[in-house]
Amino acid sequence: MLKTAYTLLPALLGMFLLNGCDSSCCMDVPPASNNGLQAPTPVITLDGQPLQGNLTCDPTTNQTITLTAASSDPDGRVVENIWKVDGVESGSVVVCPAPGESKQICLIAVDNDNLENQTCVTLTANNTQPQEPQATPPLPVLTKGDVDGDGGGLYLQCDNTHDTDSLHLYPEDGPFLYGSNDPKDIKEITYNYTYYKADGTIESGPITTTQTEFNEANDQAPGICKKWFHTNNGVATIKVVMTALDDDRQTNTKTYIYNVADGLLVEQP
Ligand SMILES: [Ca+2]
Ligand SMILES: [Ca+2]
Ligand SMILES: [Ca+2]
Repeated sequence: MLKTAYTLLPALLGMFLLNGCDSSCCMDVPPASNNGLQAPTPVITLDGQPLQGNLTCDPTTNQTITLTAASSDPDGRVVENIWKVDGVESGSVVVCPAPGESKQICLIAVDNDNLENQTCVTLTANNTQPQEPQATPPLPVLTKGDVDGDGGGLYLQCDNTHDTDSLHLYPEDGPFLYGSNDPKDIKEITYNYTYYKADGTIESGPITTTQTEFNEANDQAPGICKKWFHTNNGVATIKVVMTALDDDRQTNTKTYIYNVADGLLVEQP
């Protein structure tokens, strides 16, 4: 009987330890659930360095962040590193989220005793929107046209006048009157022109006309832009100050001199 009791004592003691004890006796004892084994330490590294704090990224370039695990275990070895992005198991390459949004990236290290620990970082996209394209002014262009078949005048062409952007900032301004459906998008061309005689005196002018319709009613074939000038009364040169207004409400001005004698049209600096 006594022998049996001595034999049972270690077993009873083991049962007691396995079953734990009430709170009054365990207050200063480390958690016994790991049986004295220590859990691993998960470590996230970026570019070979342990992460310090959270991460930011550039959402405008579809930037990816490649993380690596450098977890360790004080009393064994790490057998697995598990990555989770927003709670979903995934790889360690994370695409930058949309502007202003963020993702939670967690690394769970598992050791050879099947103990685990996790660490998490937040990856936040910079709240930078892609740069808005900037509107740029139109470019007024005057070129030599046909000599008027009736004599006494000439056409100067404005066909090459165009906008230098492809924006339409004010659709409420209505349809584009010239260059519709192409990048020209010119709404209006204004000419301020003066006729000079050979001695430098003014024959007539300055005169200002504005062209807002580029059609046959305005002596223009559809889609053709030109302006008639007379060469009567001893006109030697014609000075044309040409201003284009585009569909972004931007203007630009160029000055040209036409010489009747040699038929040269020269843009002024
Ligand atoms: Ca361990
Ligand atoms: Ca423009
Ligand atoms: Ca435009």
